[in-house]
Parts: sequence; C-alpha cells; structure tokens
Amino acid sequence: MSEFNPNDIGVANGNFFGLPCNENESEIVLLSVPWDATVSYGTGTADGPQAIIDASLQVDLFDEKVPESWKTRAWTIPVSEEIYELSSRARQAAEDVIAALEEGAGVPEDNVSLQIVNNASEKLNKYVEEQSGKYLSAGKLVAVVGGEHSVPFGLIKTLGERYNDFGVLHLDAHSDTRKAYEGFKFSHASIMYNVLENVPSVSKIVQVGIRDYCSDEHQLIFNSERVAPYTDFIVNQMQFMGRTWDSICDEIISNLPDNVYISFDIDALTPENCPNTGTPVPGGLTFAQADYLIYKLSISGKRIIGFDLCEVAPAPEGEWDANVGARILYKLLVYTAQNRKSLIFAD
Ligand SMILES: [Mn+2]
Repeated sequence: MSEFNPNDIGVANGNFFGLPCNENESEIVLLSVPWDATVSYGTGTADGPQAIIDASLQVDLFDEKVPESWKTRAWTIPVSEEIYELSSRARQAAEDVIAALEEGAGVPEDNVSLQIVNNASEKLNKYVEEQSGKYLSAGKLVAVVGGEHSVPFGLIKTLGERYNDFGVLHLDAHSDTRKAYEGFKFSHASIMYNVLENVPSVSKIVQVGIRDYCSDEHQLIFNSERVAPYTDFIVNQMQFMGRTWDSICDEIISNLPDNVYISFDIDALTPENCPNTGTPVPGGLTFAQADYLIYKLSISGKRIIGFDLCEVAPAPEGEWDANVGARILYKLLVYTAQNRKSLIFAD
C-alpha cells in the first residue's frame, strides 16, 4: 500500500484497476464469470471479465466524490479457466438448440443438447454460490462481473439465504422475466424471473431502462407487487413533461427496501456505450444518468449489499465496450465502498 501511487498508470497485478489489495486485506471480492452459454444473439461476453480487467488499468482512480477511492479494499478472484471451458462446451450445444428452434422444430425438454446446457448452467450456479458463500461467510461483500446476465443468479440466491428482505435495482434494456427462454432454464433472459421464483427474500425488483420485452413480461411486471417497472418510455415521459433526473432518481430509489443489490446489464445504456453487447437496443440511459442514479442510491441511506455488471462484450477491433464497462464497474465499486464506509483502507 505504502508504495502504491494512484497517479501512476495501472499495474497489471490481476486485480480490476490494478488495485493494491490482496485476498486477506479485501473487504470486497470481485468474482469474474466468463460465461455466454445461453446468449441468443451476439456472443463474446465470456471474454468480458478479462477485457474489463485489461481496460481497467487505463481508468484514472480518482473520483471527485470518493477522493480516497484508490484505497478501496477490493480483490479480484482469478478468472476460472474451467468455467470458461464449460461455457464454450455448453455454447455449442445451445447453438444446436437455437438452430432447431429457428427451423421451426420443437425442442422437447429431454433434448440432449438442451440438457447439456441446463446441466452446465446448474454447475455454473453452484460455482457462483460456493464462491459467494465462502467470501460472504468471511464477512466480505461479493460482486460478480459477467459474462451474460444469467451469471449473478448464484450470488443473489446466496444473499437470499442471508438477508430476510432486500431489493434489486435492475438496470437493463430487457426485463429478463421470461420463463426458460428458448428452453434454457437459466437463460440470460430469465434472470429476474428466476429471482422472483427462487429468492423470496427479494421483496422488490426496480427495473430501469427496459425497452425491449414481451407481452407476458409486461403482464408480470405491471401486476406483481414485487416489481416496480420504470420502463424507458415512462422515464422519458417524466423528463419530457419536465421532471428532473434528480427527482426521478429519488422516486426510483424510494421503491427499494433498506438493503439493495444492484444488477447492471450494460445494455441499459445507450448503444453507443455498448455496441458489441449481445442484444443492443436503441434508447436507454446515458452514462451520466446511470452514474448519477447509482451515486444517488449510494448516498440515500440505503445499504448496498452486492452488485453485478453483465453483458459487456469486447469487440475484436477495439476496446470501447470494455472501456465503458470498466468505468461503470469502477463507479459501482467505489460508490459501494463509500456506502459501506469500512471498505476503505485507513491511513
Ligand atoms: Mn439483462
């Protein structure tokens, strides 16, 4: 710590942002989950965590609202090769399933390829649950970096066993409340459906930015007392009629209980911020709006208990997606550190 100069360029020490913190010293652990087994459109999110680590070394560690942010006690669990390979194998099976569906053929539940994908997803969930449980038991805060949006399920489920009541602030272009999309039980498009079904301690999911979802999802999110939908249209309408983003953020946050988990799908942002993500959609939040919403939550008096960042897909020809992803991740990390106070190294 004493030799670390936050004004220098980041050092590739395996940690996100090259932060000077080891496993023992850490109070936040970042769990990379290189997984894109069930993506329906563009692949590549399995390479997200490593690309964000690489891009994160270019992020300036100073944040005007969290001046000591470079002292955040965050350590990064090394990216698991085993999970990356399991994802690649499951992805091949998933392509067989998607091809059959696109030809109009039905895919029964006992289809071999479908079972390979669903079994792989169960294994992944177990891995994330085990890692989360290990570090939560050690008193640390756990955050997941995906990978596609199915990956934080194990963390949210594990938090559900430790908290009686918490909310999810869900930023996304999609509602992700489909039941077993394309037959994949743990699809990226089903993460919030699976949370509602399997994690009863989640009393409220507040969705922001959603603008591409189906009629069944509309029925569910507008009729469930456990969901507060702030669709992109609703939020834009408020602004067009003169509401400020500041007051909309306050309203969004007021729907959440005291303990809050943040689930950030990068496609919540406008597509120029994530051109290579799996399913980019026009519209969405600007970087500044998303930053301000998370910041406001962090100073709202509510307690952030974990977070994820998913669906960042690096482009073969440039690092823009990973660059934006790294900056969102840094905001999530340092605002959480400030929110939890004890997470900063004392001088
Ligand atoms: Mn999503």
